[in-house]
Amino acid sequence: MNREKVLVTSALPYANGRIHLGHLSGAYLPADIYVRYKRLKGDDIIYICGSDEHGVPITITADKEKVSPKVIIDRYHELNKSAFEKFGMSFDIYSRTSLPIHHKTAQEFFKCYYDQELLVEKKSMQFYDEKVKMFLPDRYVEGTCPRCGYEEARSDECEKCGSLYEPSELINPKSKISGETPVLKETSHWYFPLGKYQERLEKYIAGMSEKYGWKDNVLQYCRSWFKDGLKDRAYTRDLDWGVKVPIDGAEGKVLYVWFEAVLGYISATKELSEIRNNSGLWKKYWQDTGTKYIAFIGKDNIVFHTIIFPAMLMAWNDVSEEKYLLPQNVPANEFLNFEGKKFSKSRGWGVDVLEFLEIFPSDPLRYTLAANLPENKDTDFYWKEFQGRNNGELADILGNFINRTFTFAFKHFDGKVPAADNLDKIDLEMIELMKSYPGKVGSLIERYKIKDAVFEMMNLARAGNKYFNDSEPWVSVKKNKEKCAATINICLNAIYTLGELFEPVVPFSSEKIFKMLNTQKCEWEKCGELNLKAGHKLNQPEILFTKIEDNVIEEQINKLGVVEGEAPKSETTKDEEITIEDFKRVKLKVAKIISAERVKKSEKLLKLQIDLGTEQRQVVAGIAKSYEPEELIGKKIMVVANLKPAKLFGLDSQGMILALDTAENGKVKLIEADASIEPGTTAK
Ligand code: B3M
Ligand code: ZN
Repeated sequence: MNREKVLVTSALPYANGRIHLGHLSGAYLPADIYVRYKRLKGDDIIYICGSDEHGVPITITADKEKVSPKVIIDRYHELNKSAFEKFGMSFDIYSRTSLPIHHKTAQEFFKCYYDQELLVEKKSMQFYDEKVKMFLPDRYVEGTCPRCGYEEARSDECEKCGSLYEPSELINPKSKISGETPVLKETSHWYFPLGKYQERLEKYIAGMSEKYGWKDNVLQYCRSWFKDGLKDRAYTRDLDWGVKVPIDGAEGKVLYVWFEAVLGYISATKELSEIRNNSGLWKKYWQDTGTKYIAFIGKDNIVFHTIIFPAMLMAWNDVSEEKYLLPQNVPANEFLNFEGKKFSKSRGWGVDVLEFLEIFPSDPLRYTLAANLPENKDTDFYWKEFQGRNNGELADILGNFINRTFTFAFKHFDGKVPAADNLDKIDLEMIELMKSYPGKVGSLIERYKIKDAVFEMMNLARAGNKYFNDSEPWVSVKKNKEKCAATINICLNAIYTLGELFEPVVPFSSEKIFKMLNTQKCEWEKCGELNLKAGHKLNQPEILFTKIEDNVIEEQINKLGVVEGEAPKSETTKDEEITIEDFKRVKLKVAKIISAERVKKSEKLLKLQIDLGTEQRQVVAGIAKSYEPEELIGKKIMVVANLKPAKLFGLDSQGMILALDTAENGKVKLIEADASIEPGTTAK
């Protein structure tokens, strides 16, 4: 068999905060699924990660808490390491960029560029906060993007449109530390001439992408940078926390965190070499031409992994005998939001991994996230979806299939795999189906279509249940025990297949499944075969997935938006109760929109003519920001028909239409009735 040699990295999270579900969906879970699958396949793979322990966010947190940065990084390195462990991440190493081996590696790279006279020393104007007396790097200045007008752009990079620019170009800058308008003050830095590499980078990306199918979202980001033209980027910063610039006259300066953080992948692999007492290990994965390097990240890190890091490696490779491999693919994911909004610690929105795993086991979380990865667009985590996937899929489909099969095997076949003689068409079809799965699922994972792969896995469990039902072993056990035996044999073998296919996604449950089956996993390609032979003794089954009750989920939903130490917001407190009589006084009816036009001088209002079945009315509604007038015509909507008439902007309004508050910049969504419902129909 052709064993692939693979190096996999996941973005190094800042040791400045806790890992939350959004991080997992972006750069960690997909990589872990990929790596676990490759290991089962028998490929030669290592998986590298660690904490990114420099950068201003860390010094700011340290200042706030009046402790040294070291206290902060030690705290979050340990917390995040243990969160990843509990979640089941299978890194070969979780290193840290504060280690001497990293400082040394990063300095070597800088020196290599410096000695080639590649770096350009330039004086420039940087934002300086006079109140706190420090230069303000990137993230600590916020202003309006000079390219797209986004108002929360960073000093040299816009998260919205992805452009990079000079700090002096930022419109209306504000210091995020003091809130003051910073001044521009002269300083000098070494710049890396990215522009020199543009042509080669374009070729590299085009080549890799053609051969290995890069994702559209990643290519689009790259194209937009190339279109703007790559500019020189400062390689150093005025700070004292970080990797010291290894040349004379650079006191008080450190390497720009991004330039050294990407090298953290290399130094972490060197650390692994040391731990494993294998000095050649890191070179084998970073420099052997036969190795493929895959970098998993979230979309906000694309430029650093497809442009900056490759350019740095090219610059090294140009003058060194030791040539590093460039990423063969960078399958960046979009973002995961939480219940419709961005994760925000300060607003109490979202949940971090350790918190989550105190209440629920890891596998249902892994499964839910994997089934809904933001591979091509942003997705959301919803508590209700989590409950639904756990109860309706893991427990009712996968768990149920395993449970009913084991129950049968113990009740009627003495806890042993029965023989499968005289197979019927239905049995042969099931066997064929199982055989097709390792290839089908594997090829999806190879192409980073993890979400689709997970969907297929569950489809095999669905097929297992259907096969069980159609075979009716509860009938055959009385009339034709040989047929019943064949059914249970095939079901047990299908459980073996499922146990292995699902291992990358739900590793803890997979381990239990193999314990119940009393056997080991085999090579991935063979897991669809009939691996359990007649007479093989099984272990007693255990419950794999426990259903989650409504009240447990409600409790989590109620916690949302509540910040520790603050009183809960009114939206989460209980509403005032009304009687059914109160409610009956409100007449809710279906109306059809006949015409719609904007109300002059109002941004929010539309004037609607509506048909209520027995009469026509005019209603003025605050939905102009959410709908264009034309798209409303013909819609069947709900109105409060007995509301006292009112005048809005001088116009009569008779009634109120019902809409859902999406909490997105005042946008609403109309509550629509089915097209078949007649205008005038009442709701009760
Ligand atoms: N620490 C940014 C982040 O956590 C950064 C990634 C570094 S990857 C070398 O999003
Ligand atoms: Zn922008």
